[in-house]
Amino acid sequence: MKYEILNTEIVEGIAMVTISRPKAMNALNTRFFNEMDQLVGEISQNKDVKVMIITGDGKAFVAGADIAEMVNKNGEEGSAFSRLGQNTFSSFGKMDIPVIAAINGFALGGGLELAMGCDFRIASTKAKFGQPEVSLGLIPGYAATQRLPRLTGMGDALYLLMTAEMIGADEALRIGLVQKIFEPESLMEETMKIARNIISKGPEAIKKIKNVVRQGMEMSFTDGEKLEAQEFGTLFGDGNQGKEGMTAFLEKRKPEW
Ligand code: CO8
Repeated sequence: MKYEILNTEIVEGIAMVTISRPKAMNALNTRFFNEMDQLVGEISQNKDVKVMIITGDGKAFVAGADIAEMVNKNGEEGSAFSRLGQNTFSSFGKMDIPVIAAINGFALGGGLELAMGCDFRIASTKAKFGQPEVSLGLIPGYAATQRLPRLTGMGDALYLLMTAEMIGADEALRIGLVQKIFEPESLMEETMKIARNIISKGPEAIKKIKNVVRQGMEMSFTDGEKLEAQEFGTLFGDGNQGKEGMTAFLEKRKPEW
């Protein structure tokens, strides 16, 4: 499939993915999900890509699911459209590499859900966030009911989901929805800097951090500790990156991964 909505540029091991349907505020339609599924497959196979960044073209990051596509769906089709988006956004968490949302503008409904499927979120000071589904008589369908309370705690999540209030970047930072905010003109460069910093770290450790944290969130604390200890051990011993990192520290040199 040829890409019509997603533009991807790979620079210094960073795949910069721009969602581009600016006339519809980058609203998410079936074609978007099909393209994104294909792209996730391709990037997962590309060993040269170490980090993926997702951003939006124009004044929106993504203003939600495409209301024009949804309006005439029946219940069964609505559930299928929900599962389609849930699967795509969950696939970001299953990738070995970090996936970062660079939120340049409106991140509403399905747009915020897309951002929450990423590993973390960097935003422009001009970005706006909200879950406006109840204004349309809907509930979220791409896992905001599950991810938002895990990220912000239940009170802030229920407040946003029930009021449909649109919040700014400072408030999003305060409640833990985004991790950093930057002026609009420096958002992409600052996000690239964060990506480059991650790329300089032990690659196996980065992959395992993602895996252990994400798997751990779905298991008991005790099982999560067991998983951590097991994965910790795999980084030790000759030929492993933990051994190289610790040796380099003691020899006062840069590690060679
Ligand atoms: N879907 C389709 N088209 C959209 C969407 C959208 N979500 N958002 C904006 N557009 C279109 C507008 O219709 C308009 O098109 P046109 O020029 O043809 O009239 C164009 O984009 C520009 O939009 P505006 O003129 O409204 O621009 P403003 O700058 O005045 O406002 C806003 C920008 C505030 C972003 C405004 O467009 C808005 O409120 N958009 C809708 C936001 C929204 O309600 N999002 C939630 C959608 S529901 C959802 O995401 C549920 C996800 C789960 C689905 C589960 C599957 C069943």
